[in-house]
Amino acid sequence: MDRTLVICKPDAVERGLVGEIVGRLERKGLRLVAGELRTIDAGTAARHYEEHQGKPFYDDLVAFITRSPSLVLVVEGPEDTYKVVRTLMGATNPRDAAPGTIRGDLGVLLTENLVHGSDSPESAAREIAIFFPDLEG
Ligand code: 3AN
Repeated sequence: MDRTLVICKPDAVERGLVGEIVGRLERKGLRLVAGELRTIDAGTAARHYEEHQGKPFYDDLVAFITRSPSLVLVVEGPEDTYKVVRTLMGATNPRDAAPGTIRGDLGVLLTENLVHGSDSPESAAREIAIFFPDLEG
């Protein structure tokens, strides 16, 4: 089986959309392996968003992801799970995201785009280790 990290971000929890988002993942055929509602701390956010350090939107990104609880999940499927999740999520900017996708159906703001999904198998492994270091294979 193949795993990836999904974060239902603070806006998703605040707006009560977690059930909708998790339901879409489950109906697609993915299985929940781990999950925790947690307020992501600044240190964890910095590790998670390492690739964005130094970018103009970095401080806002960290402030947003740490502002209130997120639902952090590991999901699994038969193969290319990261890709399956990314397709369900839609484009990074919800204004560009296709109808039928999570961002396309539920969001309008780039800065509050509801979900995170790992963008490669390597990112999935790195991010799962950050959030669930004790998760067994
Ligand atoms: P994705 O979440 O689709 O993987 P990334 O990893 O490129 O997108 O960006 C991480 C997050 O940073 C996005 N979800 C978005 O909230 C924010 N972000 C990305 N690019 C910008 C930008 N140009 N201006 C503001 N926020 C951005």
